[in-house]
Parts: sequence; structure tokens; C-alpha cells
Amino acid sequence: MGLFGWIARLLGRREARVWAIGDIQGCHDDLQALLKKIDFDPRYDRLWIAGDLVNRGKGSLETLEYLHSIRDRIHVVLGNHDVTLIAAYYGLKKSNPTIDPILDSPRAEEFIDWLRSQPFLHHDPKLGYAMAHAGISPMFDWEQAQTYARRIEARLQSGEVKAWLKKMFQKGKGVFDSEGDEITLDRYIVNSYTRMRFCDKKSGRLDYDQKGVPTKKTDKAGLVPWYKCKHRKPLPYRIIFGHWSTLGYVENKKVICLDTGCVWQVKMSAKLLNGDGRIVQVNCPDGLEPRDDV
Ligand SMILES: [Mn+2]
Repeated sequence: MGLFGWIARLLGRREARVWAIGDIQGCHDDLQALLKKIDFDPRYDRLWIAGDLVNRGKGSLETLEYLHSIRDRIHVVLGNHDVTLIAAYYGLKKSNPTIDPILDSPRAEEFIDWLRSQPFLHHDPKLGYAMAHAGISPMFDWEQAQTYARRIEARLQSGEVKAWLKKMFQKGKGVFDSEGDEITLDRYIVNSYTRMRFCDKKSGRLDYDQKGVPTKKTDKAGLVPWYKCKHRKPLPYRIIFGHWSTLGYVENKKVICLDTGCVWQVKMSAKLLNGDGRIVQVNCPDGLEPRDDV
């Protein structure tokens, strides 16, 4: 414990902890169990939430209500399910029974506006971490990563959001072309931040279809996890990401994957970003029955 830690303790306070938590997907009770286990106290501590706050789990509305209530203590990045919820609010995507309660809530507009104001990329130079839901495209250097994230955040916050989302959801090729037309580049940026898992070894093209773990088969198909892509530009931060529930907990010098399959009744994970860097997990009875097709 440092000097500030001792002073804090003498004053009856404790050192602020910064925890990063992986995909929640509406598993509100599991989130509360995890917060209890890490002794989270919003008076002192901060949370980084790696996106996919809602959908599939039993408590999407409760999750949003809770996170919104502590919004000035947390840093959220948007995941594909969060963007899909925004699109469902505008009638561009079908709703479903797990997100109906949010759209039917008298606070729907407030929650959607709050989500629309969240970033796709967050970082803290002091802690040495950056966070994005699916990761950072191997094609982006740090300056591009920031510029591109701010670009799609501005689109999401603009009055033209509905028209933009509609165009954005049309299928793209997963190929990065910084000179391409506007919507193609927007689509690449959104998809890389929220949906990528593998990339093509040779071309660096992102693949959004493979959801499983890396196997001999994916290797044979020329696909490697995005963070092992040889085209990958060096970045000054260790990247926290989620989105890849089948991958399980991964931690190395460059990346940490925090999606440990809560939505499939596996685990929800919290990683301490200051202090001893420990990882704390809880089991997740709130998730869906595990199935093979993810
Ligand atoms: Mn996701």
C-alpha cells in the first residue's frame, strides 16, 4: 500500500480501486454478485464495463437502471448488443422479450440517449489500459483508433442517427480502406470495435462469422485472432476487450479478454486495473442454457 493508501486508511477511507468487467448481457443478479465479491463501493471505486450491457440475460432493464444510477463512477464502451438495442429503439432492428422491458420503460428515451453518448474506445494513460468491446482493429495505429472512435461516436450522437444506423447495418466486406466512401469506412469502424474476432492472416480482412475458439480448422482457413494478426499496428496500451464468450479468459502483455461467457451460464469476470491486478469471478446462473451454436 502506498502513502495515499495509508492516509486513506487513517481517514477511514480506502484506496480507490478500478475494476474492469466483461460482457454483462442483462445478467443483473450475476453482476450484483460479482460487485459484492469485489466489495465494490461506488463512493471510492470505479468500473470499466467492456460493452454488451444488455440482451439475452434475465435483467437487461435492471442492468441499465443500475449502471445508469452510478454513471459518473463508470466508463462504458458500446458493444454490438448495445448498438442493436439503439437500432431497435428506432425501429430498425427487431426487439425481443429480453429488451422489450427497456423499450417499454417510461425511461426508454433517457436510457437510449445515455447509451448514445457512450464511447467505443476508452483509455487511461496512467493505468496503461485501453478498452473496446471487440478490440482494436489490427489495421489501426493509436491515432487512427482514437480518430475513428470519435468519428462514429459523433454519428451516433447526431440528429441523423436513424438514417446513419440504417445504412450502417447493410452488409460490408470487413476490409479496411481509409480512402473508401464514408459509410463503408463507418461500417468498418463500428464492426471492428464491436464485432470482430478473427482476421485473415494474409490480407488482414476481419471475419465476423466465426464465433468459436481458434482451432486447426480456423487456422487452415487462414484465420487468427485479431490480436495475433501480423498486420497489427503496435499500440501504447494493453487492450481490454470482451465479445468472445467462447474464448474464455485470456491475459497476456498486449491484451485481456474479459468475456468469460456469463450469458451462457459460465462466469462473469472482474480484473483489477490498479493494485495487484487480481481477477475475480462468479458463476452465472442468470445466463441462458448453454448451446452449441455460438
Ligand atoms: Mn458482443
